Amino acid sequence: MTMPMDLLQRLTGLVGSAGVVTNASDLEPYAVDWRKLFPGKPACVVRPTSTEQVAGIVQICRESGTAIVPQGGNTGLAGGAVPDPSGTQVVLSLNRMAAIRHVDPVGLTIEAEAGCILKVAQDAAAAAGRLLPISLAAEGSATIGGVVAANAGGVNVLRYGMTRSLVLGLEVVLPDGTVANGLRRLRKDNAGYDWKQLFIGSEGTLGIVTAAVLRLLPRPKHAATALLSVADPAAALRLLALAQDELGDQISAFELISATSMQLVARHAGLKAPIAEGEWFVLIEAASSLAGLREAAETMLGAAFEQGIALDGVIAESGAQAAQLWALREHVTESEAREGKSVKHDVSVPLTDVPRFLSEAGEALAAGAPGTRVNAFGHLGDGNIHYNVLVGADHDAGVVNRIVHDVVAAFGGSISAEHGIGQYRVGELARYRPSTEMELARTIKRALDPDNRLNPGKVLLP
Ligand code: 2HG
Ligand code: ZN
Repeated sequence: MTMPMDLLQRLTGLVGSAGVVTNASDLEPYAVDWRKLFPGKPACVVRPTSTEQVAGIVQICRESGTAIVPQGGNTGLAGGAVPDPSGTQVVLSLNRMAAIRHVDPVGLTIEAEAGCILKVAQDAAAAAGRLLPISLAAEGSATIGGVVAANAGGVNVLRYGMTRSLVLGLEVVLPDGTVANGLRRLRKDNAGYDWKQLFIGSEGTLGIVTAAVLRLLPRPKHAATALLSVADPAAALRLLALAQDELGDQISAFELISATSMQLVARHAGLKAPIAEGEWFVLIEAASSLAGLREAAETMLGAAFEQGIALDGVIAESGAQAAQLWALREHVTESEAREGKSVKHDVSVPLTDVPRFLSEAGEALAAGAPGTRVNAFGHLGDGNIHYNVLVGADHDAGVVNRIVHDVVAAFGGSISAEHGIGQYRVGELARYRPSTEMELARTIKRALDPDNRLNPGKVLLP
């Protein structure tokens, strides 16, 4: 199917020929996700440079009945930012709208356009002596618009919450082409419905985020990073309780890494943990502007040994050593991809059920999908485990999904803690979310996008 000429002409007329991509090889990076699991075929890619242009594109597409797929850094894991294979959908890339409009170190806000890379925004905050605490492995490519649209999580959620808790203001282009400008820098704004919450985490199905005002924090002067090995996930939870006692509200990350994850990282990234091997590892980070953090971390480590919770452990002596410890955690995803085919599950259960979830899911897989291997790791402090299953050619991904998600459901958990639904989990969401909640979601979608032109097929089944 080729694209209607008049649509292409009108889009080019609006954004100029530099803003429209039609050539097959140039379309490639926009057509498929980085894991190459969701190959699509865009009619074209449009790259606006302003909110007005985004609104114009939406209007033109509306008039021609064309579907739009908004795209940021295309780093997602659920196929939410790529078009379907029909060759009819227009990808709207925000990557030419990347300005940081202001950083206010006293008011503690940053305003950035949607295409601004997360790392660039973090660095701008750091240059002003402040902290933008959204931190994730893809931060060098992920964009602010995508992070907001996906309500991204990451390693600091434990302390600072999901992206949602950091968004103060939002500018969104609605499916009818109008612009909702709520770019307020207010800490308190209780005037009517907080409509921006609808768009945060809507994965581009309700509107196109064009700019955001995010909350900054004072930048902690001291950090302590520790890697410990423990016998099992129950011991990791005891360690969390101990860390809460000793480090209190200074804990900013509490990450679980299985021995399998460590082995993958050793094999594919050549990185090795500097402590004795164990079945499970915990990476803890604490940060504070007050002195005494290192001593508190040492007290915690000493108590963890004394109480028989930790088998081995180390506290980083320098920033460089802390970075080496973090590299172990950050290379898990990439190493898993190099190992071969895996079926990802981004699940959460009530925190204290994580050990039981892990053992029950393991047993269910051994019985229902023998020969699979589990690569479990993730944000234990949030009850969010990336329960990824390494499979062989003859394993059925749907069967593996069902086994894991049924265990998640039995614990009252969620089938997506932070990665979102995209197209990958659209059927699973419909299966596991109660129909009243799904109908509520469809009511919202119909109200804003009655013709289903914005990112159709994502989050909600057509
Ligand atoms: C992480 O926590 C990311 O590293 C990716 O959310 C998780 O690869 C994954 O499944
Ligand atoms: Zn994660």
